[in-house]
Amino acid sequence: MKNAILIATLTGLVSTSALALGTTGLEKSVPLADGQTVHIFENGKMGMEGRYGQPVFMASGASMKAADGRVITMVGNETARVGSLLQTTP
Ligand SMILES: [Cu+2]
Repeated sequence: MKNAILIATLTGLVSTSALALGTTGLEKSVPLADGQTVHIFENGKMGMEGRYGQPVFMASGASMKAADGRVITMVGNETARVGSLLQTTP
């Protein structure tokens, strides 16, 4: 009986975090050499965050230099998505 309750609780936790992931769709965030951040979403599209935590416009196809020296090519320009991401992340 105790085990059944524990499993129900764990299942609840898993579905809650899956929902949170589904709403932002963020796959990873990469810091850039110039202090900005590129957010890469699960569909491969990207959006920029400026140095002051604001969404920034960057044309699709533009090159960015990551803080670790890699060159990343901008795919998409998801400013609105970055805006909602920044509102949900404290
Ligand atoms: Cu960019």
